[in-house]
Amino acid sequence: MKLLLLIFLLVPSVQAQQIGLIANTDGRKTVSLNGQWQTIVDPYESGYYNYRYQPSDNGYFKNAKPKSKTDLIEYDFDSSATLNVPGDWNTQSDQLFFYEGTVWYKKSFDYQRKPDTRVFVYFGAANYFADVYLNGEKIGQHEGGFTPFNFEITKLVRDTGNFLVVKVDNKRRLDAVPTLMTDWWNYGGLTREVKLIETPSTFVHDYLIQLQKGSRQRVSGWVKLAGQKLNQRITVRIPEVGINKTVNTDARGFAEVDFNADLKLWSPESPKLYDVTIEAATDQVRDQIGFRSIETKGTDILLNGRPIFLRGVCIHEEAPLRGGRAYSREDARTLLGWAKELGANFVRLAHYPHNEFMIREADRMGILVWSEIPVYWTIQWENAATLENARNQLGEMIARDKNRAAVVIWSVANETPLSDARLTFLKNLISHARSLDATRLMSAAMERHYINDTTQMIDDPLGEYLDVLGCNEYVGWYDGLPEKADRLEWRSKYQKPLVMSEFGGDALFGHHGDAGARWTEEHQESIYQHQIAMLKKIPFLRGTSPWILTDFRSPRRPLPNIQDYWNRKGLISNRGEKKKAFYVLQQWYRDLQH
Ligand code: GCB
Repeated sequence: MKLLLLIFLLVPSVQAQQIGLIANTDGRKTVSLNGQWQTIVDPYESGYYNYRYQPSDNGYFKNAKPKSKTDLIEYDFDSSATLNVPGDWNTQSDQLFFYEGTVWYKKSFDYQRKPDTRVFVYFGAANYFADVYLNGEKIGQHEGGFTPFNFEITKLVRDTGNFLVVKVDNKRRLDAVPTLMTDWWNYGGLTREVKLIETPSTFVHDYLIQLQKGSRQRVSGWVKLAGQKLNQRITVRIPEVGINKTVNTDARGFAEVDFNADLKLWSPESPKLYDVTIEAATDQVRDQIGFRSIETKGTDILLNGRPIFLRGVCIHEEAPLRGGRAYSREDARTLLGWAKELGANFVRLAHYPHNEFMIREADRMGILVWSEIPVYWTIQWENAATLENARNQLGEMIARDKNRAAVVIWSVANETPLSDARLTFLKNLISHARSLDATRLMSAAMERHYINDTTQMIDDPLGEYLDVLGCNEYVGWYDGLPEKADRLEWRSKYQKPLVMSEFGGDALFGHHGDAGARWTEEHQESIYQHQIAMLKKIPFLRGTSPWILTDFRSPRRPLPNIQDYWNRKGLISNRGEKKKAFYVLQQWYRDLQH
């Protein structure tokens, strides 16, 4: 028995090699695994379960080939169809347009690992559940469709003939995050880049280099090493301002960093990024980091100590023009370029963390970002596993983007119905986020209600725990006619800034009529005109992000010839055409700048 235990302890478990997300994969040596992957569509998951619905030892992850003419193997990756990675499967194959289930992906590769290096396979995102195997061995699994993850493959990777197999399952589940009901397309697959990351055996695993909360010159954060040589001298350099700050990591490989620097602050008008390097004896990482402060004071939002109004717009991660999930730098530039044209200094990236290009480009273009997790509508508030899942997605979002100046707001929920269980759940998420990142503002799109025909009240108990109040309202679309906005007054229980995080209405581009006729551009235009007049009168309003920059696919929107499975609330159509309301908002955002 003792011997068995000893053997058990000595045999390294493949899964035990997992370490948390590697920060800033851009600054490292990587090998892309993007491109065509062999795929098998598996609606019954027979590549995973046997006919008794038990997990099989001989699933498709073995990538087996018949060894003789009598061998029975009922799948073959190499003669199966391919799908491009990154990319959702729905828009790559007509057969998969509405598909929700399992698709197996396989990529073969050679890799000559150098001595004293470690290798990780990194996924930008896989929607929704991924089981990952290398050379027939399971290396890990991941839940959550919009955040990155990595697994170490140092011990398993071979010089030639590696096969990486991923089972991606996008079946919706009641207990998942998001849950069964959403208003966006459940695009499945390896929707973001996949790459190998090579690091030295002890390497800079993660770091936070940002201004301390409330300060405009004190840089404060930490560096964390992973590997065997955890006690090292680390130097953080910002050459442009002559910073060379040396600290020693402790036995856990951790060191706090704290120094004053004379920095030109990052802002939408001047999105200054500094080259920053983090050097250890065994490793060096480069990043480009902006420094700015973000706070609230009463009902104001202060950027670098000065009040700012967030002229924003919501965006889904929907590829401009071609449709499907957006995943590239070009997609990000197009979407954020349209937001800039609108006069925006702010975007709400709805309803889940978008791909990293969006955040990196926002950093470069000077666009403030609200980033959120898909705690949307009716999550299972009482389910401990659901909470753990939401915490994990929140943690992964923060882990990836915590060094990006553009990100100023983390949001934990969208339109979630009031209950004690919901409040407990969301409070847990808020304190988790604050423990991971004490500098950014916390928000959520909350509930609000009428106290009489013409008064909207914001008193959702969640407001007490947030820095910025978020409210979605559809006065003029789901709630009365556009003119209803004229008589509305807004009140809040809290002395806090409000961002009107959604408003708007549908219009089919090119569909014209009188302003009273639904689905016309004139009707949408009228909604915006009445909304803007109302918004101007809200004394504690400090930002707006109307719904939404572009039309996006939604299974809940079947109306033929108008919606055709698109939510038409875009200010821009899915073909890139600007609707009349775009110009109404653009005019207001111009006026706000003078
Ligand atoms: C909302 C949701 C958003 C929907 C939008 C709509 O309140 O937050 O996800 O897409 O309304 O168009 O109904």
